[in-house]
Amino acid sequence: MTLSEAPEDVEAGGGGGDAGGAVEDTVGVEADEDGVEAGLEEGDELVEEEGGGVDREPPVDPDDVCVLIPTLNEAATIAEVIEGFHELGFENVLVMDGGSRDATREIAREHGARVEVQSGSGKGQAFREALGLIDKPYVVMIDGDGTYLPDDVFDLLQPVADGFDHVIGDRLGNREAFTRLNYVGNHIFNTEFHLAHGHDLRDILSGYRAFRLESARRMRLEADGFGIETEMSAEAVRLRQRIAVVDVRYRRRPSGSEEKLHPVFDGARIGWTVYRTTKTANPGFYFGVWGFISLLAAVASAGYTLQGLRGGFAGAGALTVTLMFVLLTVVFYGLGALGDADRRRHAELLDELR
Ligand SMILES: Nc1nc2c(ncn2[C@@H]2O[C@H](COP(=O)(O)OP(=O)(O)O)[C@@H](O)[C@H]2O)c(=O)[nH]1
Ligand SMILES: [Mg+2]
Repeated sequence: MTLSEAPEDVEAGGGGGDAGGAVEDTVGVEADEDGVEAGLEEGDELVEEEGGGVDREPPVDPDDVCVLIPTLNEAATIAEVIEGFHELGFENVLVMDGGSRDATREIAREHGARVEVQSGSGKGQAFREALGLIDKPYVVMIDGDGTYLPDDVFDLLQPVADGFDHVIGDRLGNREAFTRLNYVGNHIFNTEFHLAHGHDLRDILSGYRAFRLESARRMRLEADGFGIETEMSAEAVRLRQRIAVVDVRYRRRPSGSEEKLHPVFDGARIGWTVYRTTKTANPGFYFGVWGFISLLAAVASAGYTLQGLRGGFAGAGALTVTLMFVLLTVVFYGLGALGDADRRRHAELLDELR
């Protein structure tokens, strides 16, 4: 288990569980070849744990937990997911359905889940609406497609019991469960996120998470579809929430169940979402990307202009274009710097409010 904390100087509070531990200043934690995390500061605690929590005491009272399952046509698997949680003592299961055309809702009801139909469409909209319906302090979010194991829930909840706000289940150790495209895509988006937000959360697109309800309600979430996990990851960082990452198991969708995520269409949206979320979380990056492109254009244009002036094939026009790119570079970097200053003030304010 990796514990990684977004804020630089905030300790994980509370806790007392066996896998606990405040980890300070451990952003950008990366696993080395042995799966042991590197990058921890001296004195940081690091606890590794086996998956599967069936033989343990639940880290928090299961009655304080709502298991949230967004579903769209998951009749093949929804029963086993709900039952998996019941067996571990989690009775509060909320199935947020997107208007399934199969028997998902009926099966979920038969298995004792509360079933609601979302008013809009998309996993993101379902999630946002569900947040308003939940009245438990802790939430576990899981797909209804049987790809994640309810048995890993104790590992996810342990950091929450120890004071963390948001816990991400890292699937990427299960290479065999991914298609090549999906695996590579995940790594690209995780790298983009790391660059854009300065924190390596290992598996930003994971659909298996545990978090405090109030911490999720504080997030500004806008994505309707599969951008929701990206937004949650970015908002957790922006709000300087205490974030933990734990390894979870992951399986392929069983045959007969239908994947809703379109690798190209949704992939492009996810890439865009990672970039979009930097507008408030990391304005230096948001504007800096364009500043850098303008700078390259300015350099290329300056080269052309110099050659052109010497050779007599370019003149005032080329010079104007060069100056325009220089100006754009200054404007973009300026906006980035202003935004960063604002973000720092915001972060200081958040720390004071804590
Ligand atoms: N409520 C709701 N759930 C959805 C919608 N689209 C997908 N889901 C559910 O979201 C979860 C993740 O979807 P999935 O197709 O498995 O995407 P992936 O795991 O990211 O590849 C599954 O439980 C789906 O049934 C939707 O429009 N509304
Ligand atoms: Mg899935």
